[in-house]
Amino acid sequence: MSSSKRPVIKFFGLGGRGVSALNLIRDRGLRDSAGPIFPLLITANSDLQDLSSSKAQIKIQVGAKSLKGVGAGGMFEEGKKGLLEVLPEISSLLAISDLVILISGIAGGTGSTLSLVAKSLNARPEKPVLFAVTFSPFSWEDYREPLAQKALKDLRAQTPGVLDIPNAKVSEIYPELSTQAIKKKIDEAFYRAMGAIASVCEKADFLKILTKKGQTGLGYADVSGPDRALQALEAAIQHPLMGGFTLKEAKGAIICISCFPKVKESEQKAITRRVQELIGSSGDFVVGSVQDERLLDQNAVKVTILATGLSEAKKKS
Ligand SMILES: Nc1nc2c(ncn2[C@@H]2O[C@H](COP(=O)(O)OP(=O)(O)OP(=O)(O)O)[C@@H](O)[C@H]2O)c(=O)[nH]1
Ligand SMILES: [Mg+2]
Repeated sequence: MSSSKRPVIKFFGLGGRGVSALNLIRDRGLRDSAGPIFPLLITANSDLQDLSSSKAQIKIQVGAKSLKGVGAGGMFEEGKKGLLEVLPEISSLLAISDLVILISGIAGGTGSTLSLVAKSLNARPEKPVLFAVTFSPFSWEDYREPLAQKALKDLRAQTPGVLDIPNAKVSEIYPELSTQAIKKKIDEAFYRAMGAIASVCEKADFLKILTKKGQTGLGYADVSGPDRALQALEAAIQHPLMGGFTLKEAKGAIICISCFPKVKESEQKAITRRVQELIGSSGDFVVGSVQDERLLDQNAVKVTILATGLSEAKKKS
């Protein structure tokens, strides 16, 4: 990929959550510093009714023969049978790209087969860069934990960078909220992460940062007022989805600054300087800025951090 050209990014959503996550991207849109971008969205699901709600450009039915239009009922082996029917098609649709972002609710019968898609892409001569986003179970889905853990482990073996958004953790952060409101918070976390990746996609180093092996931390904050930029950065680092990690422990970071009108140069410089201090000389980072006219508070700055290459061994709470 040359540094001047926009990379080809494809999003692949598998299973019910894969479908709904890509609908969110379709509805809200993505942008880089030059304006809106329109990456290819591809979804695949065994549940035909759910698949019909997909707003992706390409929709693929998983297991038309073996599953006959219904879901895999939370069973990996059923999901796998279905996926194998369409894996060559999915793989060739995704292979020619600079970056493929794989997305699923990792404990679903269909979504848990995401590692098989990654494995098939890794076996191709085109070898696109892979990054994965998973949603691990809600607190009321304890029975799905063993499947989630196995599926996540298999996925990590195929994909260096994985951002797991633990549904249960988000309910812990907001104990007072309804399930519907918690799902909205999770959607926001996911959308902020995807927005951050989009915001830096024309920068030379961004693929290198996404492929640092390890856990990925996510933090974001919106602050208005005089010292808004640095305050938003510090608050983003403290976000619970950073898992207690700091930027010091990251091998890479993507920072996205979003506001309207465009962020002040002095603010961008202050954030860049602070991130450099925190991440140290061995870390790679890029800072993207996007202008978002949809922001209601024009005094606010939104900062999002994706910290990559965090230690896999110590899972902080
Ligand atoms: N945050 C969030 N997570 C979801 C949502 N829907 C599903 N999930 C998570 O994703 C997991 C898998 O659900 P689905 O994606 O519906 O399952 P599937 O992959 O379609 O699998 P089968 O229906 O068994 O074929 C669930 O156990 C939840 O943890 C959602 O709307 N928001
Ligand atoms: Mg389903």
